[in-house]
Amino acid sequence: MFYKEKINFTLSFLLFFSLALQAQDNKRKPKNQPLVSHIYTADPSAHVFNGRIYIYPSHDIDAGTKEDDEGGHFDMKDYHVLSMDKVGGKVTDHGVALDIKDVPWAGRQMWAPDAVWKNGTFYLYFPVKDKEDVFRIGVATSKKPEGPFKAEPEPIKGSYSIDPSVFKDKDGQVYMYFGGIWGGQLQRWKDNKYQGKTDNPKKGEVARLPRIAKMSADLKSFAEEPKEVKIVDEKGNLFMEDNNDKRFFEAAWVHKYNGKYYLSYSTGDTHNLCYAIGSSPYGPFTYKGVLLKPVQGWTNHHSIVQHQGKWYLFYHDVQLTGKTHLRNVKVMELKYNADGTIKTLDAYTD
Ligand code: FUB
Repeated sequence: MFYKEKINFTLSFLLFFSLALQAQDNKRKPKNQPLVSHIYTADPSAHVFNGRIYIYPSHDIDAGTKEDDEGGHFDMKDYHVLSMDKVGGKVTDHGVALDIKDVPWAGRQMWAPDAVWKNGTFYLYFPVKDKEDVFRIGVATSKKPEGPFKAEPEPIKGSYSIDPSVFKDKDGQVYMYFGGIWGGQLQRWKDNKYQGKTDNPKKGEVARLPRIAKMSADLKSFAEEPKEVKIVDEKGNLFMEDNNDKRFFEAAWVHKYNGKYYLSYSTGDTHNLCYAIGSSPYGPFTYKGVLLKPVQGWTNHHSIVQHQGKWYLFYHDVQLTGKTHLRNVKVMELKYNADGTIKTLDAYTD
């Protein structure tokens, strides 16, 4: 009898506790709604072309691929481009812009892309595993921002890992930033040479750094060997893997504000978007803080763009599905403090 009462008491307590937690979570309402809900989208790279906002996201699907430690369930097979005349305006899905079957060297997993314009041509950069299951970065071109894009027959020579993002400086020079650890394979590369499969970075090691390469004039190759981009603390020290709430994991993005270069990125397993400021596209970048607090879902990936005098953060969460690999892109305004730092954003109400 006593035993039964004890079980009942424990069950009631657990029920009360889980209801309290749920109530707390329900109060955290998303501040913004998905930009589209007829397809799943993530990793939004936004740009303004001809005054219109174009978004180059990953196109999430439920491919039925088993989840593993390397993100095998992110098994995407094509890209769609979204566009809108202004934030809050109607969002157009332009359909398939590039299909994996039209990339001769591709094996599987089309991850986060980005795009740039030069001399009447749009360039789409995309990471995908090659036939040996090693991530490389490809390039495809189109005369229209929404595509369709035609892929080059080979990946960019010397490219590796994931999350290419392209930044065009005021003088017209284009730079590519790339890299991501764990499933993004950055830890497999040292001095731009492939080391084969390795363990994930460990505590006690210096954190891996994103890479930068100046693009050649035709934007189809690197004009130099990729270099590491240093992200340092206020004392000029590199982060250790132990500082996993601040160190680089994936999703590098660079924008310029008041003549300074801002490198923002995801901390992956601690789910922050952080940012650091520098005086050159090559860095070093000094860590400044959290840009966006963790969102619902595991990944946190973004872009920052200015349109009609305001700055916007494009990001994603999993509001539509609750599933890590089926995400939805969103947007919210971003604001700077007078000293050039960015006000930390939270995608949910308290
Ligand atoms: O979308 C697949 C991967 O998830 C991206 O490449 C990462 O940045 C993470 O968002």
